[in-house]
Amino acid sequence: MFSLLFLKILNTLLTYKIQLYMSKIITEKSKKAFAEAQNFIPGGVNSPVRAFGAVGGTPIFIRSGSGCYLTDVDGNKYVDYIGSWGPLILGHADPRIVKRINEAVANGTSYGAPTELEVKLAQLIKEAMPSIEKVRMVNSGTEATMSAIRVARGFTNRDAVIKFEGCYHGHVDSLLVQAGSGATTLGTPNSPGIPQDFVKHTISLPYNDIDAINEVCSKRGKDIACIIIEAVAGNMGVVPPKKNYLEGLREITKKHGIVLIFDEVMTGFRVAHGGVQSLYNIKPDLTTLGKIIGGGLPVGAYGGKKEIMDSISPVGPVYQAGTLSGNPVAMTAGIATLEILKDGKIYTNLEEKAKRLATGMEKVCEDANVPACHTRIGSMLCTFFTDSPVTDYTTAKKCDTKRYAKFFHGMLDRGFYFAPSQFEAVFVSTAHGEKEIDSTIDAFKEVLKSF
Ligand code: KE4
Repeated sequence: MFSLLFLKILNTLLTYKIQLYMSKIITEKSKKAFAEAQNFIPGGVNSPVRAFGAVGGTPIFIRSGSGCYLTDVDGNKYVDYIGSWGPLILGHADPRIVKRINEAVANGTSYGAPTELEVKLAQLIKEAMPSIEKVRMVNSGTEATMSAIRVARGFTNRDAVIKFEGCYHGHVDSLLVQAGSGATTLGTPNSPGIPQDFVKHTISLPYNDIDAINEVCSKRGKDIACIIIEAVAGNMGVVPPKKNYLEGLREITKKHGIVLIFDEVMTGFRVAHGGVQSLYNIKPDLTTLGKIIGGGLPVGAYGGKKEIMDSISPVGPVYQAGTLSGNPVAMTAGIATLEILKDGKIYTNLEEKAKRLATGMEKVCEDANVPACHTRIGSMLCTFFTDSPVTDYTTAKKCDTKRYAKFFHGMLDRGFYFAPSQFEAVFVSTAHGEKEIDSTIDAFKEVLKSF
């Protein structure tokens, strides 16, 4: 009798120990890889936000991705809600994309000469966003926004640029002012290394404040080349525009002859096939794109009104160039992706999945009495750990980033990989199934018990 009781107690203790042990993922190989990486790469990463700086701990080194899953070098598997920061709307290693890339790469990787593939991708972009009459391919979102600013200045012969606090447009010198994403996460929204001369023409205004734009433009309208905006902000967490904000912005820019640039690097083909501009029925003068249009390979693009885009070399005098711009492999990945997105059907499925996740997480917070603000546009969403609405950079920065770090690690330990920063977005892909979404919500419930 006694031995039976003893065995039962031993079994319970062992099970508990294993569960405790298993709930903390084993990251020995990631730790080793991270130590090695730091000998060669600043911070051991090739993009700062990957370094877990805001949440603490060791970044996990990834070995592979498949569908909505990532597997790290220790063999841990995670449901991935970063999706390479937006590009992977179809999930990792979609067989349809992989097949087309393999075929393309067999024909060579880059020619430095025009191909029909670049025209095909340009056509697919133009079909989705009619405001883009002509488009130029580049290799990143940063190149796209940097070039769009230059062409707006060249076209208008004006210098000043308006951007918005908390918006991030890549690491362009003149736009690293009150910048979101990693710049905010790591405390350098105004990065050192940028001469004051480079930012003296940059005006940074609060997001979602139409009066602030009106006031500046009524005084300096004739000096302002362009206004660049994340029409739905995704780099201070996800912050949608207030009612009539974008319409007001379009009206003011038209009145003052200011080029309106929608930075849709993140939202293009993400929130809808036609991006934010199709959701709000607004035609910007220029649009910048990236992420999804490269199907996971490095591609950026900027495009818009023909009269503006024809200022670009070799047609016009504004210079912009790039060795690998329009390379056949990246173009193929982008074409394959946009051809799948083209009929728009996947957005209904994405909407259902993202809504299921968002409402599930919202209910978990309510039931646990954890104050949070939840935002969502299509398949990009965000849970802000705060007790007040988030409508701009000021309210976003009031979030409890320590609580976010607890959320992040709690979910990671349970096999769910969210952005290692409160000031980013959650991305749902077509590869996420109800099983993954429901288990995410269950894990979230567990994590909040420790709050
Ligand atoms: P890239 O240069 O990183 O391709 O794109 C810059 C960029 C431009 N515009 C918007 C709206 C963006 O979101 C980005 C880049 N997004 C971040 C994630 N928030 C990239 C992740 C990273 O920096 O590693």
